[in-house]
Amino acid sequence: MQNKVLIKFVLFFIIFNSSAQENDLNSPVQESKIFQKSKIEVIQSKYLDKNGDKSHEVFLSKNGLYPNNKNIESNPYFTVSVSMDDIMEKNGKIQIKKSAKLYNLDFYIKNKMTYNSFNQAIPIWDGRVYEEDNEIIVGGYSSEYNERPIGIIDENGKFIPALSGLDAEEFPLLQIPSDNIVFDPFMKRLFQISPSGNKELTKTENLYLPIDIYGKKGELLNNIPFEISYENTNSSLILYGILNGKKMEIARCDIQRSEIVHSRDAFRPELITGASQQGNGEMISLTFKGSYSKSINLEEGNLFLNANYKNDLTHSVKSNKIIMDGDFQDWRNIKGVSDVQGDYVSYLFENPDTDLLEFKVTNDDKYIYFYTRVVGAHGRTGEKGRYYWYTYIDVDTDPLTGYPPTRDDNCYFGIPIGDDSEAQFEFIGNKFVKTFFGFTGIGAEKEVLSGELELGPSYYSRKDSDGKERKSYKMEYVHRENSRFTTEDYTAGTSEDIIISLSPDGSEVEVRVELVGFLKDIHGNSLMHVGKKIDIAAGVEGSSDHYNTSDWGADSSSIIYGYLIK
Ligand SMILES: [Ca+2]
Ligand SMILES: [Ca+2]
Ligand SMILES: [Ca+2]
Repeated sequence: MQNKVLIKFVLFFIIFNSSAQENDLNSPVQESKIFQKSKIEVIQSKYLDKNGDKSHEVFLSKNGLYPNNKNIESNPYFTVSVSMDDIMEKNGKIQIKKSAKLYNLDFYIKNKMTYNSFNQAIPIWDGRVYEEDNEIIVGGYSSEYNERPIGIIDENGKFIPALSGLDAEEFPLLQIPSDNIVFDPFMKRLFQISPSGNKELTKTENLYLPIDIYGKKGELLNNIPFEISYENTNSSLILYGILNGKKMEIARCDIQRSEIVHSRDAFRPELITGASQQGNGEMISLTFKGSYSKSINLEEGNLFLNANYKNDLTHSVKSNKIIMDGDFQDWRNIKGVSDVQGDYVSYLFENPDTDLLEFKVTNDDKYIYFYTRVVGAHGRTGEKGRYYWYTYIDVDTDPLTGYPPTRDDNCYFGIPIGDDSEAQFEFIGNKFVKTFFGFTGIGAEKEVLSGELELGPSYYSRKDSDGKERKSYKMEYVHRENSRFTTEDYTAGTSEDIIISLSPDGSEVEVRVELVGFLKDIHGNSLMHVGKKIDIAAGVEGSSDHYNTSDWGADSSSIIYGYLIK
């Protein structure tokens, strides 16, 4: 977003306390990293187990959070999308016609944990914790000031508020009594704790493919490709894992008989060239409760092969190539990062369409591919709303170049990387508007149009807090008909080298970006090329007109550190 006045500042996110800014080329940057111990590790070492190892369990026990009487109920689920024309009602229940075409087969495991603990902990999303200048800083989010340092975590792991010159009432985090705030040095997150009052507590998590499977000796089986198949003869969806070239059944459901636990009408936005979506006309997604095969034992929500397991179905090898077709079987075996469902900031709208659940990256020689899953649907804006999706790419894995995507303009969800390059797309009024690139480094229009870029400290916004024009700020551009143009919000015209494809219901998106579209540096080297390591995360933000509110929703995924373009 660029059309509101921003109060922007630069925070330098320094990992492992390196002071790269001060160093010239010959100084031993590495050494300072080796000899300084992270402050978070110091706090972790206050929680040692019997063997003297840092232990999250000891942290939980000391804070009354250790889960006792733990019980995990684990169930498999299958989701398919079908045309509304292929749905009928029978005895008041939805049924899929036998002749129906099934789209975008999907699978997940839901683990529901019930337990008791003396205290309960609720995650605090109104701030984040980061290390800077050998301190552990708490950045607080506010609609007025965006993200600002509002306190520190001391050496005992306690939150000490410290705010000067700003209105403390603007920060939801500062409204929580500090004694009720704990910093978990293992999860590196803040929690609000309160006595549980002996209530039974529950925690649920959904695990998407690829899932972990353990062998008969309890070892994690690596490199098990998964495949979801539909067998017409018994109307069953089956999840297979491929082990030693043979298929083994992990779970199944019968789409004529299994319980439908969830149905949702698909979001079918208006699309132009550059975007596609699988399926036709009105569609619906249905989720069925399945059952695990006899070969699977469950222990604390983990899947183990048991003595019943034998693999006797021959498997035909399929390629892992990403196809831009709005079908996501090609992503089911790619590991990504998951993101918490419901990680809402208190003054933003709880918009499921901007609540990220998964982020994945892969590439070939020519393209880089991105994948995200949201709780709701990508691009759903309501009649007048707007929706932006982006990848934050730290192309030099240097937090000091680019800009830190802190919470800007009530929209962003801060993450600690120095974002240099972005691939993005925009929807307005439930219509796809465009894909585009972003670059944030030295300079602006001239540099981006020349295609010779220089990485360096920069800003998101064109103007500073006094309204003065900056020299360096984020530029957005597109490639069309062999030319490069700058672009901005509301401007139509997609970049021909970025295309997207949505799942039939809009909950998943695949994005394909030509690597050369990220341009070159002033020495003529491509910013993004095979052999390069990058830090990368996805972000989404959207107004919430669809839900009849003027508030925005936003989320950022977890960061994939050190992704190698291979
Ligand atoms: Ca695909
Ligand atoms: Ca989320
Ligand atoms: Ca950077």
